[in-house]
Formats: sequence, structure tokens, C-alpha cells
Amino acid sequence: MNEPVRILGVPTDYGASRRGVDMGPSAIRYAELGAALRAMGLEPTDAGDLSVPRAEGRDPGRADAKYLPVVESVCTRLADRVRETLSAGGTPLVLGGDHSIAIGSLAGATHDADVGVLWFDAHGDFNTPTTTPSGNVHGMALAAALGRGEFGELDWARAPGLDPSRVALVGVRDLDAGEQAALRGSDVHAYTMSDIDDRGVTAVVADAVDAASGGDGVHVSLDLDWLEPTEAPGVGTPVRGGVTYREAHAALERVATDATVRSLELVEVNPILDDHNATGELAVELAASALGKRIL
Ligand code: 6HN
Ligand code: MN
Ligand code: MN
Ligand code: MN
Repeated sequence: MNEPVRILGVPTDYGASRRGVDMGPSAIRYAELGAALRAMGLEPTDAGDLSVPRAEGRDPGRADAKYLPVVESVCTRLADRVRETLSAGGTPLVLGGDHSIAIGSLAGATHDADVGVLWFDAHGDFNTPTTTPSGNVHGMALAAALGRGEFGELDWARAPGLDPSRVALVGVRDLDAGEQAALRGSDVHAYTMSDIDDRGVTAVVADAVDAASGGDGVHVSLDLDWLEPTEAPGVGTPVRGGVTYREAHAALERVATDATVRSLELVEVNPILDDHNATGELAVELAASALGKRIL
């Protein structure tokens, strides 16, 4: 990992239908992200938040990809910030916001670099405007970065040089029919919750890290709905049967030891739906684990 860690907030919920995830960056900072990283001996800098237009009264536009022009504007600016941070030798730590921001993080992270992806999520985020059941772009973010379907024609969305065989989805348990078919036919490595049940989380994460490694490092995308909703209630699209608190730590500690973390994002924290910012606090703890925090 490069230093300094640079915190970039992206307070947007245009990619999701549940309002409130735009407050994620505040919730994560309020849970003392900066102090947690400083306690590990890191010297993070905080670049503040990208400016995002207010959603009230805006027209979602096309039903199969809602608010796509705003998502484009946010992601294009985020990609620039991520790219600048990396070329200055830093590690971007992006705070969402809904998962559509990963399109921007990945466009920036893959600029002039060969990057693998570790995507921790209950969902596949592998829909396209043709298969989406909701029109929400957060459910299409990974497909967009890989240039699937019509995203292949959108230069701002397609992450240059991202190789599907170096992308690993970990802990998925809720796939739409179109995503299931698309994942079966792609080179993306998808490890389900059943794989974690059978083999244990650290063995699965070790395989995922192997799949994603080999280039210039990995981008870690952590959707907090990856965890069991009783642990992480503050998310917009909870799905029962997620990883436990200990499994999540074990996974991200494994990422820190086995992978070269080049950039990290924490998404889908929704303090409006949360229980006393439990999910914001969890996001901070898991970021610390991913960035190398050790108990002893
Ligand atoms: N997320 N598969 C559903 C959809 O609307 O496409 C849910 C997506 C959730 C996305 O949590 O980032
Ligand atoms: Mn997601
Ligand atoms: Mn999700
Ligand atoms: Mn592979």
C-alpha cells in the first residue's frame, strides 16, 4: 500500500432507490475514520467530498438506467481524483455513496495500470440496462466498468484494460436471473456464500486474491450489505445470510496480508436506516483491517 491514504467522499444516492446513502461519507467520518487510521501509524489526508447535485425534484430520465447523466458527471470527476491520487503515490480511500461510484473509482484506478478487483457484496452488480429489474445503476456498476452491454460504448463507464478474469466477486447471495446468466458466461470469478459455507472465508478470499493479483495491485470494493444485516443494518438493500463480524474481519485481514491494495472504497452505508451508526463504525473497522491493522 502507498502512503498517504487519501480520503475522498462521494455523497451520492443517484444509483440507488433508497435515499440516505448520500450521508454515508459523513457517517463514516463521524465513526472516526481519521483517528482509526492514525492509531495504526498512518497519516491520512482528507480531500473532502465531491460536490453532488441535490436529488430533490430531479427527473430520473430513462427508466432502465436512472439518473445516468448525474452518475456520469460524478464518476468522471471521481475518476480524475482517484487517478491523481495514485499518480502522486497515494492510496485512494473512497467513501460512498451508493455503489455506482465504483464506476468512477475503477476508471481512475485502471488508468495506465493493470489492476485486479475484489468485490465484496451480497449482490453481483452485474446487470445492464437490458437486464436490470430496478433501473438503479448501483446494480450495474461492475458490468459497466467491464464495458458489458451498452456500457461498452460509454467511454466514461468502461474501465480501460480491466480484465474480467482478474475480477473476483466474494460472498454473493442475491443475483437476478440476467446477472446469473451473464456471470456464468463471463470470466469473472464469482465466489458465493455457499462457497464460504463449504470452505471457510479465508480459503475463499485467498483464491479471490490469487485471481485478482498478478498486476499492479488490487482495487477493493466493499459494499457493506456484504455482511449479515443484523451486523450491518444501515444499508439500502439488505440480504439475509451474509458474513459475520468475525468473517468480515478475517477476510479483510487476509486481503491486507496477501494482496497489494492499491485503492479501496466503502459503499452503501445508509445512516438513516442504521442502528446508532453501527454500519459506519463497521466500515471504519473493516477499512483498518484492509489497510493492515493487526491485533498484536
Ligand atoms: N448494490 N440486483 C438488484 C438491482 O436492482 O439490480 C439490487 C442491486 C443492489 C446493488 O447493493 O450495490
Ligand atoms: Mn453493490
Ligand atoms: Mn450490494
Ligand atoms: Mn482467472
